Amino acid sequence: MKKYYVKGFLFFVLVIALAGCNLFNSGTDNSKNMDDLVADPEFQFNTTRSVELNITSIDQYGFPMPYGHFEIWKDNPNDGGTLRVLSIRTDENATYNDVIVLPTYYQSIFLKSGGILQKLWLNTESETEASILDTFVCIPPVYEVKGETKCETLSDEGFTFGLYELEDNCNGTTTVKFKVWNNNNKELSHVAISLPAGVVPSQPTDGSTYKSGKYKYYVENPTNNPFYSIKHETVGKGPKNGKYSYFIYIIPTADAAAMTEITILAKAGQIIGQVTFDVDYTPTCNDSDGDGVTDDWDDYPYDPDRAFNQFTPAEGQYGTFMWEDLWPDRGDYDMNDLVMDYNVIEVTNAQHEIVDVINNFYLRASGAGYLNNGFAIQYPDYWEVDGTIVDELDRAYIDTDNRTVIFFENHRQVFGVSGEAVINTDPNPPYPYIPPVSWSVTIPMAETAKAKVFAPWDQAPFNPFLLQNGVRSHEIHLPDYPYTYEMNTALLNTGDDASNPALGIYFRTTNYLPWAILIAEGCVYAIEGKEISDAFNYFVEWAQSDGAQKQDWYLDLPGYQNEELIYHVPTK
Ligand SMILES: [Ca+2]
Ligand SMILES: [Ca+2]
Ligand SMILES: [Ca+2]
Repeated sequence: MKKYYVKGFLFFVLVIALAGCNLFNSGTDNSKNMDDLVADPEFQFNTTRSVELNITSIDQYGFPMPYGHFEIWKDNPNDGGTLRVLSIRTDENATYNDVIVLPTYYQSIFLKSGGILQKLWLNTESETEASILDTFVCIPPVYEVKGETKCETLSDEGFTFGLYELEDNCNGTTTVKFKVWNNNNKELSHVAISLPAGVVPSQPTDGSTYKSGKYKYYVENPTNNPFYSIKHETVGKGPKNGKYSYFIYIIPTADAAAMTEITILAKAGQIIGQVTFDVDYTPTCNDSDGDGVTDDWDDYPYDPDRAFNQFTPAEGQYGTFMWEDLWPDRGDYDMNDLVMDYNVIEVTNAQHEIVDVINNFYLRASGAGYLNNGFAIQYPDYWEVDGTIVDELDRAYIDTDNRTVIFFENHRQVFGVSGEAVINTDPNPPYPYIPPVSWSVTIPMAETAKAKVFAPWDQAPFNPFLLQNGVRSHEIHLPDYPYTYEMNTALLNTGDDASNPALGIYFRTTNYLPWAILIAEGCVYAIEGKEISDAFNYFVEWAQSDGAQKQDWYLDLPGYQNEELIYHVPTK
């Protein structure tokens, strides 16, 4: 129904444009007046896109590799990048599934794991959704054979066998690594390594092809021939005349710790060499808080309840909220009645469950029609606030739905000013510059249901809204975002609001224009009374193309901004 409606609507617009003989202006950015701008109802003025990550970690042999650590970056960390979004690991099934928020103009991001960096390309599904389905090769330090000094060697019948120190993977498994040199002039035909009774290595799996350098082996895991062991049968040519292969496998740490010896046998032609190593292994895992995440990868190494951070827009980076505050009446579209920057950190535990939502705010301006505007955020309905909010300004409190947090009821109190003047939107006297206010609010959060939700308001910074003049029931939301249970719904469809619940349209005018915009990155704003469409030269082109063109319209790029209409801090 909605698609059908949209087509009809576009046709209608075209007819109007032709009828008006305004051919030179149609489809270009010549129309700068907001009242002349008609948005598509499907276009929600999004500068962000929710991107579903489906990441699988594999080892160098192609096997799923559980608990593979990786980081997601918006820019290249090997080339001066600073914008880390995520440091995380895959689960016991070697997968990681989550949603991150990126600027709509992003086409790719970076994944870093150990020394490996790879570019991930977005599969764009719509203006608001994309996905990434990819794998990365996770070479944990345990698979890197570093130097040979820690390798104890024994020799028999022209074979040299090396056993490296066993390595605790800190996830209940231990890696055992052998190196076998064949000094005979016949090719190696197989290697068998004894296992404790009943123990089956988790990798490599039975029947798989194991590779070491250019050599390949068929894996029997386990076998009883010639003794209970994991056995590697050479496929094709095997090493001879001093050449070697590595044989690496993973067993439970408890079994490894109980071992007292390992026997290894190698065969080349009719020659058989066999030795037995004494083993005395004490697992040592560098996990100070015992939450199963090693210190190197634990964002909270001394806190067992916390392990990982997810940053929106990125670590140390802010995005910007902009509001008009007269809703349901049309404002002047300077979009500066409340200008505030956000940086959200979602803190999760080792099981990837939410623990805290840390909000870093930076209140910059208020060219408001009302003196006492408030600000709140509603969190997803599968979360609830779970404990005491820690607020540096001591103003935040939880609403009775247990998932809406009022951060302040009066922006002037946050700025520490009184009086009726606009704040930081008019650069001329007598308006003083009021220093912006930055503060942090940590909200303890608990998951009430497992959910995978793509709605923009279920992603950081979630569902922010302005409380007009501090009135709790007078909510002004981002376009099409849901209102809370406290909303005075009698305000819908009054004044210039043209909400249409049947089409999922809320907080938009008859031209489908919004009262608030969420900017994916930090951004400047218009001076008092100047329309956003005049201050930003490509705003109209962006909106008229339904967000297809100039998705980065808010950036400070050559020709993008009308400097005279952008607020700058007065020099004196
Ligand atoms: Ca830890
Ligand atoms: Ca921890
Ligand atoms: Ca204003």
